Amino acid sequence: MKKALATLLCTALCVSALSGCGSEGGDSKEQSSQPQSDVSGGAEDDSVNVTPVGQYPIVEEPITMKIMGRKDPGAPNWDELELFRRLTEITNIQFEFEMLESSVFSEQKNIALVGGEYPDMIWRDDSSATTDEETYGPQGIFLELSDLIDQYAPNIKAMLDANPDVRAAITSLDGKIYGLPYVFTTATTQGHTGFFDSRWMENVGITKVPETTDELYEMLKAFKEQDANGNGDPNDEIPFTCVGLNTTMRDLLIPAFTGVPDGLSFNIKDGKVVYAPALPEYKEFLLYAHKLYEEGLLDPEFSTHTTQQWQAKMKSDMCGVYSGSPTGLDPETTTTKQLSLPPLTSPTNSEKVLKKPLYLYPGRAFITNKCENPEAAMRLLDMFYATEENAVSGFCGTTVFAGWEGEHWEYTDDTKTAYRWIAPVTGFGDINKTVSVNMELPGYLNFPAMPVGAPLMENKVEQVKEMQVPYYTTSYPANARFTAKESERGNVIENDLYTQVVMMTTKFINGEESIDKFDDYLETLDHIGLPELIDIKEAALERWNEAMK
Ligand SMILES: [Ca+2]
Repeated sequence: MKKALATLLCTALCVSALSGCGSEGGDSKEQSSQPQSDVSGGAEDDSVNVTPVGQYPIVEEPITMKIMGRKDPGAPNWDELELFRRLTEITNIQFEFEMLESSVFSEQKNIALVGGEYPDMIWRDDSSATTDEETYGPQGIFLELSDLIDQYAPNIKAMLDANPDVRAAITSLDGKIYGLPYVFTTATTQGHTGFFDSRWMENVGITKVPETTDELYEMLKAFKEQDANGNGDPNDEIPFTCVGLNTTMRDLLIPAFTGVPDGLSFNIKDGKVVYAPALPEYKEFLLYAHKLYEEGLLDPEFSTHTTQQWQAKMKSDMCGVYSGSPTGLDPETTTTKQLSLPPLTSPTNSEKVLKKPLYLYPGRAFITNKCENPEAAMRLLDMFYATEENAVSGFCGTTVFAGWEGEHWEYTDDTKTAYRWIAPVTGFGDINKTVSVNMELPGYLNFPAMPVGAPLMENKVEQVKEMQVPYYTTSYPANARFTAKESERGNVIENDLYTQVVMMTTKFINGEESIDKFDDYLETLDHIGLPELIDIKEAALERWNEAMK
């Protein structure tokens, strides 16, 4: 891009105006006060209007940005929100929103894009975001953003430079960036394995939190044999529970034996793509889980009960190790500390691994080729990626999440480890009603503070920090890109594999199928297409690694 080059060359003097750069030596204020439409093209005029990076307002003369956005059911239109009213005050950019409810968003968005009737930007795309990037990016409908980021978005640039995995996640198959992500880390969204009540452990005389599968077995046996919940009945305990093969199986028991973090999916081991349910160590997991089942340590309804039924059991103090978060318990009756198991080791694996949660939604903002002022659009978007330190008029990624600090919420002290709401705001529901769209707008949120006055949440956050976070391990990148052909074939194989794995694993555990059939099971996985899918995953991983560089 020659424009880009020209601007780069004079960045130090005048980052503001692409057309103003060469001629007037950065006196953009003066230029923008003159009507220019009779002199040159519209887009050029608009960029003259843009102030230098770091200065506000973003445009000298007000402009209007038309944005199509996805709105949650029941949520207000974005023009009713304080967020955008204040952004207009700060930036001089006015907004014209075309709101679409989640249920019709995908369809209406595609009709607009295919029919050529789309606005300057599309925000808060949904699960079809990467498909949209791959489709409308190379067609030129979505602008390629790398140069705009380099020149107008210091916050985004800093985030991408510090997080190569984010850059890889938003890089399309052709190596270009067409969409901006929502990247978020908060105290309350951390991943975890299994929790249990410290009172149960005390009641059965165990003093150390299990760290191996054998130690876990001993504790579960004690839960089973004694009156662990202390209600006088030694036989009403369910020592270990889960819904299907979720959390306590997938994230705790399987990785304990295989040593790879995603128990039911693809991982990287020694640089190679492996499918956890096809590893030889998976058989050891099956033997262990079958033993738990046979001895009445595993919830006999693990594969048949609904989430509601399972929650009812949990809340009535019948379950030992459970797969949910303590925040799902009854805050009225739960007064004792909930402990988290660390990731476990086993006779076949000596490494504690836990799947590192990925908090990234790709494609939460696109700038289209209808946008007459992409420079201003990018500067506006960059504000959403500001950290608290470089907030503009109190606006940064945290503001989008929780509102304005000091008005809607405040830190409880200088350590910034906890925050509380400021009346009349009592929670995110209030924020979403009048202030912001709390989640999934484009932006960067790094907000490790805990909400005060929620003891179960505090309990969870503290335990996760101590017992889980140190062991976070990367599995196969969730945002790796696949070509249309790869995903068409790959999705079919992956779904069939998953169905087969869940069915056979359940049967091996409950004894409907003998573990002697493990080799037959592996053969079936190959027959379904596992080797072909591994090739596809390897190819995508290679591109991912390339994009990380
Ligand atoms: Ca009991």
